[in-house]
Amino acid sequence: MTTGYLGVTAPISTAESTEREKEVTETLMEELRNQKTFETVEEARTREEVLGRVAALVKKFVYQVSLKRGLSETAANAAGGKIFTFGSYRLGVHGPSSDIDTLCVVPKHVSREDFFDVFDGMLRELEGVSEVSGVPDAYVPIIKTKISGIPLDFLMARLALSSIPDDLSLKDDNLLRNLDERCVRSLNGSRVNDEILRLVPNVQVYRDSLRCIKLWAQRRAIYSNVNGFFGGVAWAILVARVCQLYPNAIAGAIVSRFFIIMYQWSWPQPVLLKQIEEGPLQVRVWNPKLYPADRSHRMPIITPAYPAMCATHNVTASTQMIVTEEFKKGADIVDRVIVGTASWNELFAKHDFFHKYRYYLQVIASTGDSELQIKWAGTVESRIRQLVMKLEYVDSLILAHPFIKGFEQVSHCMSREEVCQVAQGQMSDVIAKRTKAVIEGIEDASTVYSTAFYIGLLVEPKPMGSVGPRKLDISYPTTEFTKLVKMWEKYDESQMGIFVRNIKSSALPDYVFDEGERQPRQALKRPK
Ligand code: 3AT
Ligand code: MN
Ligand code: MN
Repeated sequence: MTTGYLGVTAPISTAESTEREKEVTETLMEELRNQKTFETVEEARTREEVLGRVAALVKKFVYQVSLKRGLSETAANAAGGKIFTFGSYRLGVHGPSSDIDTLCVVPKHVSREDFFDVFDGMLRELEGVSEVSGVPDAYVPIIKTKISGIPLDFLMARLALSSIPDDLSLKDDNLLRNLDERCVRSLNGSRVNDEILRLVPNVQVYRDSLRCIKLWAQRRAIYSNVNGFFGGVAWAILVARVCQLYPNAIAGAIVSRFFIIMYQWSWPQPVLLKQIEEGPLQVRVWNPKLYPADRSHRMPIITPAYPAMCATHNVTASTQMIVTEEFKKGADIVDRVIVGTASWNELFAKHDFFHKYRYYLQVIASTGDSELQIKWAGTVESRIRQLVMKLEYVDSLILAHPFIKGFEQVSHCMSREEVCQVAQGQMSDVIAKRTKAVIEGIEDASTVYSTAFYIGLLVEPKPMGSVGPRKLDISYPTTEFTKLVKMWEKYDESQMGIFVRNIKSSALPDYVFDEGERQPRQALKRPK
């Protein structure tokens, strides 16, 4: 059945854009260029050249492994191998510092071990390669590299085919049959992106609109999947849905409709780009009627490729409130842009997270090793939303607002005492400024790597007429959280520190502010 439109409902309006909408689209594009969201023509050429070399390398890799498996020269040549890009580059919304997310698709006689052994080795030999690091045991196994200065993330999928032709498409769900789960997961990003591009009425309008929304979400600090906001895939689907609802609108018009539609959305009604389909695998497809976990999703945004998944399962009551408020603010600004009383750069104003609250929770993860720190800080960060959800139950707390990134610090400590201070966030200027050379050769001296995460606390105002400060008891959620992170299978008390404390906004460290952003505090302090 063809409906004449893309999406699960008919469009809201098929009208062409107005003159005013054309004008604001011009100024929007100008602002996006001012904001440096586009790469240069030269960088674009480098990316294409790198991709050409990578495509050839994948074929060479398949060829060599094929020979090793005893295939004839002809058969080895015919075995093929193909790359598919996904992520921001594939969608055409990448910036100057974006990576190229690249999926390598190989025939069945090439194994995952070959990828992390042979292909990894070939990358190291390739001209212009400056970094290669494979993580074969990740949930989605990956090789991260840099070629001619361009970062690339390589995933691999081994299909149940004896050769991979150049015109292979990944659309067919049957390709997923009999695959390793890691291959299914690796194929997913590419299949979702391709499907999104198929489901929008005008790809160029979609790209320009998404570029705007991504920049806005980053500036407003609501672009992060781990912390309970929306990640890249979720934003991509939201903008695509608005494009479906206004198939003939141009970018300025799409952006202006985006905010009001999202502000008024009747969550938990899911955002879908097409009807959810069943498929050939024994895997779960998002279904709130069947699964209680899916029913708990507050703002479900569903990926369009089989198996359909919720891209926003991390959203909590707090992050929902924050995102909704941002939609409202965005709608107000865009309304003013349309009538001519505001300019687009207001939409991209930096968030005011560190000015907004009187109290903040500071969560500090620390170790004595830079490699270990990445893993430990990542583990702690991935559990922060559990802390947020526990805080949401505390009486008199209206919301717990997690910041979207941690702040990393390297401190050279003279003594065990200083190590403890750093691990507890009490870092003096002396420690902060000390260089590594100073602690060289000193017994008990050591370097501490710490990452601090912040959660803004919005406390109910004191009831009228009550005396004394409002008591905010957060000891239960914080102790439970500490216990939870220590349950990590690689947790080692002697090597990893976790510390949670409640601080006043005046005690926020300088590093959370940009130069000149912090209001002078001195004026408030009374002389002793
Ligand atoms: P950039 O322009 O690169 O910053 P992007 O949207 O391309 O934006 P990423 O390169 O981080 O963002 O991610 C691209 C896709 O790769 C998104 C998701 O499907 C997948 N992905 C990202 N991070 C992970 C991860 N840690 N594990 C598994 N898949 C991931
Ligand atoms: Mn990317
Ligand atoms: Mn990436």
